[in-house]
Amino acid sequence: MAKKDGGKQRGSPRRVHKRKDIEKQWRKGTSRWQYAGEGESDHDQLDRRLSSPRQYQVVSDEQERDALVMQTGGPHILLHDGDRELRSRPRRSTTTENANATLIAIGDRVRYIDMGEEEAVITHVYGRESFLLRASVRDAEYAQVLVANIDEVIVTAAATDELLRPGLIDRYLVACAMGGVDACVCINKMDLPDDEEREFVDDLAAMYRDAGYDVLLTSCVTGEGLDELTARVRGNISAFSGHSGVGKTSLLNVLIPDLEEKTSELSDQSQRGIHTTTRSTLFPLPGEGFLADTPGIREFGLYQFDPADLHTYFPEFLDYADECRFPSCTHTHEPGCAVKEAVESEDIHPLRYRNYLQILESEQQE
Ligand SMILES: Nc1nc2c(ncn2[C@@H]2O[C@H](COP(=O)(O)OP(=O)(O)OP(=O)(O)O)[C@@H](O)[C@H]2O)c(=O)[nH]1
Ligand SMILES: [Mg+2]
Ligand SMILES: [Zn+2]
Repeated sequence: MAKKDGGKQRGSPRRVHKRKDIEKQWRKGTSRWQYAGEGESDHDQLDRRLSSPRQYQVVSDEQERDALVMQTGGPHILLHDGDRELRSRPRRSTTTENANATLIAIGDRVRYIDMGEEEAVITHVYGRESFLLRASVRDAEYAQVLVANIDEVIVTAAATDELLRPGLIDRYLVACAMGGVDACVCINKMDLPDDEEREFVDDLAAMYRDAGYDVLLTSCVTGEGLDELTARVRGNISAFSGHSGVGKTSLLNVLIPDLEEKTSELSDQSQRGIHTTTRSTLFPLPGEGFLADTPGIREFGLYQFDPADLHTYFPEFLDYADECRFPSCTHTHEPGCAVKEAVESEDIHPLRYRNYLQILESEQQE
């Protein structure tokens, strides 16, 4: 039955886990996460990922336990401690192992004190093993953490003029490499392009595949590519990220039946920046694994990188960079640059090189 208030109750945040399958996957040990299932492989791998050595430290205060951050951006931070979900908040004295960055992000492992009635206070945030960061819009010295401790970011775009932006995709791919996260590219809304436009998308997909990335072409309307996407995320901790309106939440709703997360109702594909999703949430997948939905973004400022290192985040450049005449070659103006030669012979795609130059330039302006 439809509720007048859209299903939300005052003072009681909507629960993100309709199913209890997270409990099937995890149970709480004395001071650590433990996998409760039988067998090997994915489960154990997942368990290891979520149980860094630091997390095994014996907590002196009996009341303190470890938990995983499942949702940020709502009225409460939602945690899951392997047994149950808790509404939580940090306090002034909350300590962190991650300097100059968002205090609490989805995927973070934290220590908390149980306040009763499913309320918790976060006392400590453990160090992140991997992360997707962008520069804070307000303070370039500060990193906005979009998601922490995940296996793969699914950099999502859509096959429309407005929403297929290789410059943005490349910034994402660089940020993933900098944060130690694998990345793949997903181009959604493949039902929309005509034959000519489809050819353009195929060329772009080939460019990313040649650079070493997997590319998925999907459509929530025709079902294209969804089996491949389902297989890819299974057993992993993955996150959708990308421009607003590309269909991240729509894909998530397909991959997790009964989820019914809110998506944009606008059918006008040229609409941009609607920002339907305002919270970041880690959802348990059917079977094993977690998949995160994140709010759409419009710009992606890279957080503090050394321009001399930028080419190391373009995997296809690396084969050539060793051959440059100068070891410190930035592949811009230097003579004897093997990267530029590879661009001229189209062994490196000129569009990727152009985006490399654009990133360098934008950073030098700051
Ligand atoms: N034609 C077509 N439309 C789609 C597809 N996937 C999603 N849409 C539509 O695109 C619009 C945006 O979808 P959302 O899932 O809300 O996009 P989002 O990326 O989550 O957007 P934010 O939450 O704002 O970041 C909605 O109107 C969807 O119905 C698709 O494969 N094909
Ligand atoms: Mg969304
Ligand atoms: Zn060079």
